[in-house]
Formats: sequence, C-alpha cells, structure tokens
Amino acid sequence: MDFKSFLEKLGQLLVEEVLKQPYFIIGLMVVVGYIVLKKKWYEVLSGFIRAVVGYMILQVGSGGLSSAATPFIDGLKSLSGNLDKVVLLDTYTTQSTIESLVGNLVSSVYIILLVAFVLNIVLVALKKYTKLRAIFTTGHVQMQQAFLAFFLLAWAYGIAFDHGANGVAPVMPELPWYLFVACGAALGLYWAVGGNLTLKPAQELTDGAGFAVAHQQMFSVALIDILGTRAQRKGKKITKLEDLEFPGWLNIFNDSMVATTFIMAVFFGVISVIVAIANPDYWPAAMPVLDKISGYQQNVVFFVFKQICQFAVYLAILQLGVRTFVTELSNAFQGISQKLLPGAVPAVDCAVAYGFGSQNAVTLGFIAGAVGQVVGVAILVVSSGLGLGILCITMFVPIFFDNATIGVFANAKLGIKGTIIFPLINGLLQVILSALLASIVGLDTGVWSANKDGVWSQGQGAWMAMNDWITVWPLFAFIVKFIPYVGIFIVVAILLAIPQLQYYLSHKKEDREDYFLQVTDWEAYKAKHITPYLEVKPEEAVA
Ligand code: ASC
Repeated sequence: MDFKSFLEKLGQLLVEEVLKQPYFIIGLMVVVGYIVLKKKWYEVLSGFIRAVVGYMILQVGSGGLSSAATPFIDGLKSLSGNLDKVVLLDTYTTQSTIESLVGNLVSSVYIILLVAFVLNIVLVALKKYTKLRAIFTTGHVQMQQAFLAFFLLAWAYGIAFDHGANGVAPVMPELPWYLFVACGAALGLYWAVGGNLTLKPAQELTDGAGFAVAHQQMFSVALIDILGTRAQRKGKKITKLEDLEFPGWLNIFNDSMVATTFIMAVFFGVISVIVAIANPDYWPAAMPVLDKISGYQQNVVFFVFKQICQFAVYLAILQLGVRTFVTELSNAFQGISQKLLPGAVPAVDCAVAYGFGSQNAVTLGFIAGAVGQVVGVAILVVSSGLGLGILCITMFVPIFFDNATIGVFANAKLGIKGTIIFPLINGLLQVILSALLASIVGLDTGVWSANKDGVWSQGQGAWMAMNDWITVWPLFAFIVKFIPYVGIFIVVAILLAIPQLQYYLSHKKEDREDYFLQVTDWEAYKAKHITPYLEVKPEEAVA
C-alpha cells in the first residue's frame, strides 16, 4: 500500500467509524471531560462505557420507531400509483441521492464537514466575541446536512448537476473553489448558531441538564421559545399536557405508554384499513413467514397489533438510553466547560429531548404533524402537484422526529395548543415547500444508473423535509443566488448577528452577562429570569 492510499484509508476510517458515529464523539467528550476533572482511570472507563452504551440504546429506540412505522409507510407508498415525479421526504435518501450526483466528490464533502466542525469549536472558543456556546455532536445528521448544503449552494452559484439519461451516465460539472469555502463557513456557523439558539429552551425543558439540541429544526425551537417567553411574561395562562386531569376512565391516558399505544392504534389502524381497501395485494405480500416448515404467514391483525405496540416499547428504550448517557455527559462536560472551552455545552440529538418534558407531547406532535402532511398531500393531489406533477411521500424521520421535537418544545412553552398548532403547520409546509424546493433546485428526480444486469433507470427525487431545510437554508441559498458576489457574506453576517441579538436583546443592560449564566449556573438564572414569571411558582405548588 503506498502512502497516498494509506492516507485515504485512514481518512475513510476516521469519517466512517468516528465522525459519522455520535456515540463515539459523545464517548470521547466524556473521557476528555473526566480526565480534565482528574477522575480516577476506572471512573473514566466506566463513564466512557455508560456514554457509548447509553447512546447506542437511544439509537436502538429511535431506529426501532422508524422500523415499526415502515410497513405502514410502505403501504401508503404503494398507493402512489404512477405519478410523474415522486419526491421522497427523507434525510438518508436525500443524502444518498446527492452522493450519487456529486460522484467522486464525496470525499470533498467530508473535508467540508471536518472544516465546519473545527470552525464550530473555534467559534465557541471565541465565545467572548461570538456569544456562541454550543458544539454540534450529531455526526450522522451533520453528514446529511453537509451534502444538502453543498448541493443548495452549488445551485445558488449556478452549477447544475447532470442527472444522466437513459444509457448515459451523469457527467460531473466543474466546481469552483469558493463553493467549498462558502459551504464550510455557512455550515460551521449554522451548527454553532443553531445549537446556541436551542440552549435556553433545552435548559428550560430539562431543568438545567446542560445541553443544547443539534438537529434539523433548531430555528423553530428558538421561535417557539421566543413566543412562549413573551406569552409567559404577559401572564398568559398555558395548559400543558401534563396539567391535564382526565376524568373517569379517561385517566388511563395519564400513562404515556397507554396513551401512545392507543393513539398510534387509531392512526396506524386507519392507515392499515385504507391500504387494505385500496391495494388488497399489499398486506398479504408484506406478512412475515413465522413458520418456515409449514410456510405459515403472520395474520395481518396480529401483525398490525404487534407493530403498533412497538412504538411505546421503543419510546421506553429511547428514554432509558437518554437517562444513561445524559448523566455522564452532563457531569463530564463540566470539565470541558470549566477548563478547555469555558462556558460551552454539547448540542445533542433531538431524541434526547423526549427523555424530558411530556411523553404525550411526542405522540401528539407527531400526530398533528401527520395531519398537516395529509392536508399537504391532498393539496398536491388536487392541484396535480402544484402544477409540477410532483407527489411527496414521507418517510418516518421528517414526519416523526421533526414534529415530535417541535411538539415537545411547544408543549413546554405554549401548552397543548402549541403542541397541536406548530407541528400541524410544519407538517403542511413539509409537503408543500419540499415539492417546490425540490423542483426549483433540480432534486425532484434522481440520477440515471444501470443495475447489475445493465438495465437503466432513474432514481426518485428527494428532499430533507426537516424544518431548517424548508425555511432557513433555502433562504440562505436564495440570498446567495439573487445577490451575486456578496450574497454569501450577507448569509455569514446574518448568522454572526443572531447570537449578538440574543445577547443584547434578551436581557436588560445591567443583566446582560446573565446570558452566560444559562450555562454556568442554571439555578441562579432560573431564579432570576424564569421563576418570577411563572404563574404557579414552584414553592407555592409545594405548599
Ligand atoms: C434525523 C435522522 C435520523 C433521526 C435521528 C433522531 O434527522 O437522519 O436518523 O433524525 O437523529 O434521533
């Protein structure tokens, strides 16, 4: 092996085994934090193991939720018929579609990702000036975002990726150096700014667990926090899901396992029946074989029952994972934020929020988002895809993780109404804006490729229908496209200005430094800036 291929292999190992695996990054942070705190070697070891295993448990939970929904979503997909263009709303499909469009440039996107990650850390190290406090740690999401950001900015710079044709492989366009620089700068800033925006809402939700959110709907979490804080200050009465007292038999819904299973049964039960009527062949073909010798296939009713119960199962697993690793991470990060990166917090996967707040908000947010998406799809169907011939089909990640996260934060700050309204609007926008955006930037169809038998076909379109990628990122791309040369500088300036606005506008002049108290002493911050505005103060509730 020559030196160049050795380096390539090493780079690939670093990307695939470390950068793309949040559990490893989190585990390493715990090790560094505990070493800085001068813990004994066996405490460092046990912290590392609990962080890694805890994070893996969380991943079993979130992966299991997706797989529980897959048969139902596939059933809905089977109803789409032969519409012209199908855009799949999914984060992974969007990444792989762009990977096949950029061909041999995949490793350049990895380099952008690394540079942006380092930029995030530098921006936090310069906290005194930048007012940025959060380090993005969700590797698999960073990877997806790096690809879509790259594609969007390339579009903004007038670069069209070739999709190929029947029998013709796509040809790579020439890419200018400034595209790579612009992409690294915008991404690194977005991670630092987005995480920072979610810091206070996450501290409020978790009562000071010491982390922010590193995901794909960070700007909407901040918007909900601003509206919620304003409502709180005006003394508006909000009723949260956990405040509900269900009368009589309904009080079985106070138990989130029961509530989740019941609501999912209604929702997926209706979908199952619709699929069974519209496509009678679907369910029989989808049933697993339970007994290989006799060939016995599972009965549909029992299969559906089992899938539905699994939502509550995986939510419970997810919470166990969160509890396991968050304690380690919070403790260890104190070392990092005291010595290495003063006043910093880790920003983590949105699913961590489901371990706090109301469990029922996870379910209700998801259902409200799903209803919004159904309305969106109905609009596409009657308008023949907004006149573009596009049908959007959702996969589980956008419909669940985006809306459930918005739901949890909305419930905490705006109560039940917020838990319904925000995901409902988001669900609608996810469908309509994704159709428009995919069509505008040329991601409404996939790439032509040949299978192993030499038969050519074109992949489907895809869009990452998560809130930040239907709102702020398209806006950045439009600015870069329509304000030539200086567009990217305007985007950078906007991103740099956001934490300054947070710092200067969120507190009165004499309290300005309390902004940093949100990390360094949450109890003190809460006592001064949150508790006095709460309708029922904690001490009264106890009395
Ligand atoms: C995403 C994505 C996932 C989920 C996961 C939620 O955007 O790609 O796999 O959300 O991060 O826990």
